[in-house]
Amino acid sequence: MSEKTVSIDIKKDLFGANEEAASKNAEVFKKHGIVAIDIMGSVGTGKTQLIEALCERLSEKYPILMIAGDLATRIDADRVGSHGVDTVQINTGTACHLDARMIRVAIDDTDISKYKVVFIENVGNLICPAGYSLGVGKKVVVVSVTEGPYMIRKHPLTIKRSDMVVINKIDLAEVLDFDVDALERDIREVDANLPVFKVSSKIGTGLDKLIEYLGL
Ligand SMILES: Nc1nc2c(ncn2[C@@H]2O[C@H](COP(=O)(O)OP(=O)(O)OP(=O)(O)O)[C@@H](O)[C@H]2O)c(=O)[nH]1
Ligand SMILES: [Mg+2]
Repeated sequence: MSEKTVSIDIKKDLFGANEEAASKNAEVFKKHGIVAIDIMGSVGTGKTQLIEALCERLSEKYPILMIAGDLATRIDADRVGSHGVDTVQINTGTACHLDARMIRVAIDDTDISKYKVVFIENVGNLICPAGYSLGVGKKVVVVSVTEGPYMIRKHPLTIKRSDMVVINKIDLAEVLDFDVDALERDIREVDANLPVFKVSSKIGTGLDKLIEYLGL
């Protein structure tokens, strides 16, 4: 009689498989010279609004694909699609983040070679998405002045795992008596060198600088 006990490190297994899929996505993006950007952030920080604003400014210059992650609906994909860019909506059902294999499905479902820019809107959540590489060139966190002053101090890991931070809705800072500079200091405490952009996706403030930094 054989009585084996096998221990599986599920976390290691899951993350290992994801990293492998992410490398394959990165190869595809590289092969076609695509700038791929993963946009993360809590519910309602303005991720879709930011992508809409970027598409308004860039869609005549580049063929753009937007991949939207949400548990349900294709509301965000349709919002961005109204600017004349192609979209793929991924409905994750119960998952609180996108992962590399979901992006692979979206890539395989389109003629990816047609695009030069891929904006990926992750599921609205400041915690889970940061743990999953998608194979993109840049991970951007969008925070905003409507979430209160402590989100950076409460979520340092997400900030550490991103390549840049967008502080959105600065047009509302005065009326909300929100100290944007203090929030930026909190970001600098986590990572002194992380690029930070203060923008209003609604009005357009700060977007030119952001686009320039993205090399677009
Ligand atoms: N005043 C102002 N409102 C904004 C700005 N950006 C987004 N909003 C508003 O904030 C609300 C949420 O914006 P969305 O773009 O839907 O936010 P989201 O992060 O995509 O939300 P989820 O996809 O649900 O996580 C909308 O009513 C936007 O119009 C901004 O810069 N200024
Ligand atoms: Mg959205």
